[in-house]
Amino acid sequence: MTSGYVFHPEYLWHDTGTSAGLLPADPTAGVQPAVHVENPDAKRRVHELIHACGLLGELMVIEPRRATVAELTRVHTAAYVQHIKTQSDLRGGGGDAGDGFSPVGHGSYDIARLAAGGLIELVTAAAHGDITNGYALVRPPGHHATANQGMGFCLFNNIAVAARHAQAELGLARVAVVDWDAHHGNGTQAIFDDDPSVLTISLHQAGCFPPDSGWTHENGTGDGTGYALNVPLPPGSGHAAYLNAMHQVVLPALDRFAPDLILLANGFDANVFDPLARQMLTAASYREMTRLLVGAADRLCHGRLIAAHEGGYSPFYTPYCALAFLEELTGTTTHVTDPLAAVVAGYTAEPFLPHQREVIAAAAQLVERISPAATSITGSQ
Ligand code: 9RB
Ligand code: ZN
Repeated sequence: MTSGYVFHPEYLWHDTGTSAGLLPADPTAGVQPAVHVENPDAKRRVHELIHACGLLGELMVIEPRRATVAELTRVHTAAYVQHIKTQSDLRGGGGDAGDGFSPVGHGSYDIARLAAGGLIELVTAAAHGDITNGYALVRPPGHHATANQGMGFCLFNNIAVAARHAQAELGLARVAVVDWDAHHGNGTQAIFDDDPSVLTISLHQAGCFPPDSGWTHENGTGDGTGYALNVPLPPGSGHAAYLNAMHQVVLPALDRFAPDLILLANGFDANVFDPLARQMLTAASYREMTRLLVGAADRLCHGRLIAAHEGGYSPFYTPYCALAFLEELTGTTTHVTDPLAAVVAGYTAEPFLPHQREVIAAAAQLVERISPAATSITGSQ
C-alpha cells in the first residue's frame, strides 16, 4: 500500500493580504490591520511536522501541475475562470473571487490552478494504481466555490475538478465526496446537486458558514435527489457526535452508493482550538474518523481515498490533527504524539447530547434513498 502526497511551496505564496482576521482591514473605520486568518502558517507547520517526524519518507511525493482551463471548465464557467485570472493579474492586492471574503492575490490564478491540478494528479495516480490513497496539502481551499462564484476563501473547487476528471478521463463512474470541514461544503453540493453519479456528504457546524446553508432537507435536485446529505451538527459537537455521524450516516451511505472513488474535503477546523468554528474534535477524533473512512475505501473501492486540505486555522493544533490523519492513511506511526492530549483528554468524553443525536438520526433516515443502480448507466467499472 502506498500513500501519495502533494505539496508545493507556491501553495504558501497564495497571498490573502493584510486583513483583520476575515474582514478587510479598514483603519479609517478602526478595523486594525493584521494577517488574514487563511494564511500559510498552519499549512506550513503541517508540512514541517510531517517532514520533521519522518512521515514524509513514508509517502510517495507527487508533483502537482496546473489544471488547464479545459479541466477547470468541467466545473466552473469560462467567465468565472477568466474573472479569477483578471483579479490575479491586478497588482497591489485587492482582488476577490466574488463574495468579498475570498482574496485573490497577485498570481493566485496560477497557484489555484496548481491546487486543483494537485488533486487531479493524485486521483490519476490512484486510478493507475501507483498509489492507494493520498493527501493534497493545498492552498487555496475549494469546497465553498461554486460554478460561478468564489466564496469563503475558496477560488476553484479542487475536489469537484478532481471528481469530474476521474469520471471523464479515468473511468471512475461513481464518486463520493465526504466533507468533514467545520463549514458546509456548499460549493461541492451545488456543483453536483442534480447529478446522482456524485454523492456529497457534509458534516459541519449548523449555520456556521455559509449562513443558512447545509440543512438536512437539502438533498439534491432533479436526478440527483437523494444524492446530497447534510449533517448540520450543533455547536459544541465533538468526538462522540462526529463518530456517531460516521457510523449512522457516512458509512451506511457509502456502502449503499458503492463508489469507485472517495474524495475527502479534509478540513481540520472542527478541532477544539479552531478560531472559525465551535466544534470539539481532537487529533484522536481525526484518527478514528480516518480509520473508518480508510476501512470504507478498502471495502468499496480498492482503498481509493483522496483527501484535499480545506480549513484548519489553529497553527498550533492543526498539525497534530493532520499527523493523526496521515498516520491512519498510511498505516504507520511516528514518535510524535499529540502534545495537547492531556489538555484535551476530557473533550473526547464530552456528553453526546439529545439535540446532537436528533440531527444525526434525521440525516440517517435519508440514507436508504441512495442506491448505486441510479448511476450504472454511466458505466461503472
Ligand atoms: C459573513 C462573514 C466567513 C466566515 C467563515 C469562513 C470560513 C471558511 C472556511 C469564511 C468566511 C463575515 C458571511 C465576516 O473555513 N471554510 O471551510 N465570512 N463571514 N461577514 N459576513 C456577512
Ligand atoms: Zn472550514
